[in-house]
Amino acid sequence: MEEIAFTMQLKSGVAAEYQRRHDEIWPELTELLAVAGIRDYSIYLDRASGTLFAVQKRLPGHTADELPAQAIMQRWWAHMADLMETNPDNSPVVKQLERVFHQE
Ligand code: RM4
Repeated sequence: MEEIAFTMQLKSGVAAEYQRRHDEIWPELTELLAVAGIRDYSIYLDRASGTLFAVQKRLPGHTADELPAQAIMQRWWAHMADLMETNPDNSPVVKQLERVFHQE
């Protein structure tokens, strides 16, 4: 299974609200991510900088690339846009990271 990691950026002063919204994540969104083949998805926060570090696994044949076109995904991104640095379509600004070390 492929593992990918990326960062996103929180606006300042919204960490508690970001946590609250993920504590109440929509079941239809978690279902959408699961059906797309995403597994073991974690997001970590560096409180000092507001940088979010995300890591997730993707099943072979995953359809993660199709998520931006899904209505539920677009609604969630609109719901989160007041808390995160976003692109004009409300998707979060994502910086893909390169793996430089791995140990099984
Ligand atoms: C994040 C952001 C990501 C989404 C997770 C569940 O804050 O919206 O795109 O995958 O929530």
